[in-house]
Amino acid sequence: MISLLAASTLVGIANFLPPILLPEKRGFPDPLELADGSSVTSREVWFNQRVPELRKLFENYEYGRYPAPTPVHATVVTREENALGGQALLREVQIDLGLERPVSLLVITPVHRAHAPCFLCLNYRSNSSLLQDAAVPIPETAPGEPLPMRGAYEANWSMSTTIARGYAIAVFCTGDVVPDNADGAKQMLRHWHPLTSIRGGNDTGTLMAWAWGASRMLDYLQTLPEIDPKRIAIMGHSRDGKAALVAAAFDSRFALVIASQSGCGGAAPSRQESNHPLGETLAQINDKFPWWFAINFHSFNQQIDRLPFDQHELIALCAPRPVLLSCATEDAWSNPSGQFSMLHEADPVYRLVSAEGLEAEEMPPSGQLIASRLGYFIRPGKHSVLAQDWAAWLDYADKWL
Ligand code: GTR
Repeated sequence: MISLLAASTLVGIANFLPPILLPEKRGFPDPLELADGSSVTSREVWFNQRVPELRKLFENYEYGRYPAPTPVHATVVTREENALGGQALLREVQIDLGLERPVSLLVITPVHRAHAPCFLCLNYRSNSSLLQDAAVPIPETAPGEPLPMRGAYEANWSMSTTIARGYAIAVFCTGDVVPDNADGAKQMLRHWHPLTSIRGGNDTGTLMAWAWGASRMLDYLQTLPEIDPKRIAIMGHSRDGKAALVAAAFDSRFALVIASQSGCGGAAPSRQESNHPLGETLAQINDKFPWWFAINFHSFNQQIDRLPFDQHELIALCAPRPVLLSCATEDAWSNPSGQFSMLHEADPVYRLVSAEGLEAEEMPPSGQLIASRLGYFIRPGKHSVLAQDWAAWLDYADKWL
């Protein structure tokens, strides 16, 4: 076992050039150009050659290796038949992934609709902060951390409206998979690289671990008769918006993606003018959150043009599934115009595989949803999830899910 693992790590490294030896590429790389320089001219070549190649590149140079799937053991710990004023069945389920602790997945399904489409949401707060419902357990907190306030974000998340419109909603705290702090992440990530105390260049980073965790939640949700297994969308905000995109890029079972204000390392370009960046830069994010990414990614801080891809190719990995990027006018840090440009750059891939992409040349005025297969929404205000966001996301899902 040990020698096999060690060997696969060595192969992983041997297959890729170290960042310093990669050729410089100014401007966004062509997503339809294979690593050997040839062009992707058909859907077959895209799915059979370019998708696996791009996934490997993202694993090696940005997010770290995608962990192997693991069996999912679920235990329902809370069940409330008449939740949300009698509209829904609410369950909290402990999902054991063989990690330090189980993941608490809150699953709310509408009683008036069988086989409902579902939003799987990644969140960095507790489930109990999203709903004023005493049935949702308040998790234990680490010493020194504040107690999560019950229902503090209920107005922002519009769960009642989502259920009333016929959708199921499932949500988990990504920190249950890997804690979102330097020490906790360092310890937990060792689960996927047990042989060394120091993370190797392409060892799994936290965003990748969260994406993998989302796929395990999907494994479970697909077993529930109340939910349509083929119509499960993934949604995440900010750091979880980055993870949601990674999850969909690596797991084609997600039917639709909503990346809310995901910014750098998500839907915003890594390549920016170094003397005039429009949003958060690689150096800033790697400095502040080194555990989110593979160690190799840090090497690109001062040599971004050597990155063999950019974030439009993460979006393109979701093709032909609908992707909605959701932004806010006062959230310059997440680079709303850069995100729009990434949709443009992903568009040729969508045209090739589905004949549809982004149906807009310019960014829309705030408050107006571009509901094309590559979709975009920007609303007034700051970095947060609002009821206004959910209203647009539900309209988008009504069209595509
Ligand atoms: C910021 C970070 C962003 C974004 C955000 C969040 O501090 O720089 O990339 O992820 O946190 O997740 O709230």
